[in-house]
Amino acid sequence: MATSAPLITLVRGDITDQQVDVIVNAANSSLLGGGGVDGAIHRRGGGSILADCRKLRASHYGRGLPTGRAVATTAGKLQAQYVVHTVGPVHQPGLTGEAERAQSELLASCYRESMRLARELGATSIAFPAISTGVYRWPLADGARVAVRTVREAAQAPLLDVRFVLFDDAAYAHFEQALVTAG
Ligand code: AR6
Repeated sequence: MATSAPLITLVRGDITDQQVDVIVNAANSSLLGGGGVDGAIHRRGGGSILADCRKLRASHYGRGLPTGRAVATTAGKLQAQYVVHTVGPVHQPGLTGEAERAQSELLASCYRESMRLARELGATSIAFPAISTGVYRWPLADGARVAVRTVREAAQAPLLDVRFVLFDDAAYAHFEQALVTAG
């Protein structure tokens, strides 16, 4: 049986400019908006995204979306079919051993769960921001390593066009390095 390898690419820019099936939002557990990627997505996507988020809060996620999980809404006016909202962990410096691994696993889970949900939705393309590396202060070098490793492992048909959309040169350079290191 023929198989296709996933194409993982880096884009320097604003995630709300992407034309893909799924745009991933670095949300918070309230699902009701915020700054950074979250603010940009709600601004550009319009009120229907927030309306869907409110419905999710009123139904399945009354206590909010737990860290590491993902849910889908309409993409409103964005050039995408869906926004997948995921909640990254807030970085806690100084953790070691099992606690540090558990924290990293939550970040990996954001990428893995977003891709699983996107596949369920029949998506072939997905754009990720560098989850947790802004307001949630995850160091970029490590955030990039976790992102690239997890996406490599999770990429499978039909979701073969996976993009990381990096807002600035520093983020782009860290993801480039992570891709090279991952081989
Ligand atoms: N396109 C691509 N990347 C962006 C954009 C954009 N339009 N805007 C920022 N970045 P953040 P987090 C980069 O803070 O750390 C919100 O208030 C940014 O430079 O958006 O997961 C939520 O509501 C950084 O590298 O997400 C939560 O409360 C990366 O995207 C909280 O922030 C992620 O930064 C989530 O924090």
